[in-house]
This record gives sequence, structure tokens and C-alpha cells, in this order.
Amino acid sequence: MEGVYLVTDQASCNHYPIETIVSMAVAAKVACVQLREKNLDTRTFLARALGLKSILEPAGIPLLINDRVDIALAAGAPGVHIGQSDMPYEHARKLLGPGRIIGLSVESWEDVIAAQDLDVDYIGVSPVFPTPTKTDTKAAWGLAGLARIRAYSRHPLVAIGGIHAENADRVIKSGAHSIAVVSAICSARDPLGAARTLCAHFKKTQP
Ligand code: TZP
Ligand code: MG
Repeated sequence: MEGVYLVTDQASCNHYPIETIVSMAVAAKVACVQLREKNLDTRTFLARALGLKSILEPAGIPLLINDRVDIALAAGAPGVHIGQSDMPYEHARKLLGPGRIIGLSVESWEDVIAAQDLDVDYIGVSPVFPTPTKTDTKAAWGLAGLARIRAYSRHPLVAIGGIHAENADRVIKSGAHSIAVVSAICSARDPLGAARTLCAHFKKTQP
């Protein structure tokens, strides 16, 4: 789970359908794609999950489903991303089994401490910067908060919130193993170029 992590959001896909953007992200060699849909009915959500899986599986890029363990199971997706008010980790693990990926958002220091006892595959540091893409968040961690989590946590860190090509270097240098973006790719006029720039940025900064 190192590299660029694309989080899809229908509302942010300004210029192309989600499937096209995900195909471009595959061409740019992102590390992971999360399907995040807040307003789809279950049947449409599952159909979209299966569609993205058919694009990502041949490329060996994991598809994670936001919130919905049932959709991940039905679609045979490699994993889920859960937040602090979604299904608790222990239940998600019981349902998914040991082999699948479970990522967990941390929004407070208490969340970071609690995650230390969980065998999550990564923690999502949320949000690093305030972002108009998601406004129902707690206080942003900032780069100092991210660095503090890196020093403490045993888990890989996926940083999310307000990350784009101009600040990616600083986020990686502050301890992120992976940078997750919605608008920097989904809303770009050139999603392929944007994804490539982010991926290259990442390689440049990582030793
Ligand atoms: N979780 C925390 S911030 C965020 C999510 C899903 C949205 C990030 O969007 P953007 O456009 O990359 O700032
Ligand atoms: Mg959630």
C-alpha cells in the first residue's frame, strides 16, 4: 500500500465517467483504488464495484470498497475502507476473513491509539488538510499531526484530504506511505496526466 491511492467520487468526476478515470489511473500505475459512493442504491453500487473490479483485477491493483462490507463480499473485492462510525473492525474482519485488506480512518488521537491494537492493514489519516470534497470531518491533522502519527503508529499511513501535486512531497516527507486523492485526479481536466504527475512525485520523494 505504497504510492498513489485513488478514491472515486461520482460527484467529483467532472469530465469523464468513473470507469474512464479508473482506467487512466491504472495506466498511471496507482497503488490502489477505493470505490466511495454515498448516494447509490445497493444494486447500482454492486454493479459499479464489479465494473471497477474487472478493470483493476487484471492490472493487479486492489479495489477497496468504502463502508460496505456486504458489497465487498458480493463483488469479491480485495478489501474495504471503514470509518469510525462504520462497522467495527472486529466484525468486518470476522466477515471478510484474514486475507482481505481493511483500512480504518483515524480522526482523533484516541482513534490512533485504539487502532494500535487492531490488525488493520493501514490507517487513513483523515483529513490531513481541510477539503471541500468532504466537510463533515474533525479538525485537520496537518503535517505535524501526520508526523506525530508516523512516529507512534505501527501501521502504514494513507494520508487523505486536500492533497495535490503541489503538496504531495511534503505529505510524503511527513510520513505518509501513501497519498489518497479524490479531486486531484477525478476532477482534473487530464486525469491521466494528473495521476502520472502524482505517481512520479511519489517516486521522486521516496528513497
Ligand atoms: N476522507 C477524508 S478527506 C476526504 C475523504 C474521503 C476527501 C478527500 O478529497 P480531496 O478532493 O482529495 O481533498
Ligand atoms: Mg465510512
